[in-house]
Amino acid sequence: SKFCPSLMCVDFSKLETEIKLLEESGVDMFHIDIMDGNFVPNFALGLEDIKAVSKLSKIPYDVHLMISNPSLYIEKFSQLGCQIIYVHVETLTHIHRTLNQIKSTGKKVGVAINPGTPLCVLEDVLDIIDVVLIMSVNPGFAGQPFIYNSIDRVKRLSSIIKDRNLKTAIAIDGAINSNIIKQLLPYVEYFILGTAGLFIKNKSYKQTLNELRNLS
Ligand code: S6P
Ligand code: MG
Repeated sequence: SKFCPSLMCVDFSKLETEIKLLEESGVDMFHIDIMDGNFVPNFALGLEDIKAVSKLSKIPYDVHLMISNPSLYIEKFSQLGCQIIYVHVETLTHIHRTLNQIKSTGKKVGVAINPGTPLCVLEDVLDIIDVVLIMSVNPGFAGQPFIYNSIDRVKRLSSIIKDRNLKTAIAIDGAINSNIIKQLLPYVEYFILGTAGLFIKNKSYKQTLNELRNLS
């Protein structure tokens, strides 16, 4: 599995130091939350932040677009060099078209799905999706409680993927800690880490990452 810190949780007044510490702790990938104050009731990072981060580090990153009308911006985000583009299925009128638009940029096709959205909306496009991001909190804020049926949703999605012999990977985002990672290790490839699992007072990123790596 890969461990992916959510960069909206770092102290932006010390961005360079934070990035170095995350790199040294051995994280696999950065997770960059983009919010528009419309699809979700908050603002997070944007294009300029991505440019700053990629100047400071060569670690690959994804972008998690919590924005209405994502297809207007897919080209822009892809040009900055991310590895996965996640769009929210709840924002897509033309699901098939938008996913193919991402595919045509050469990036991995990611689809995020809110805790209350039935998994079946993904069924007919699952073969185009590289990674499904199961949201285990309602998107918009860090530090919220884990929504428990997310465990079951991951397991159900994983068995659909297996039954159909697909290669789609699963990611999970929201209040992820070592206890949840332990339960989901066989099913999840990308664990997004925020305030629950990594950005913990008085504990170094390195120490936390070491503990997570030893879970299996
Ligand atoms: C939430 C966003 C997430 C958060 C993450 C933080 O809208 O998509 O990526 O940054 O949930 O993790 P935690 O442990 O604070 O919930
Ligand atoms: Mg996120």
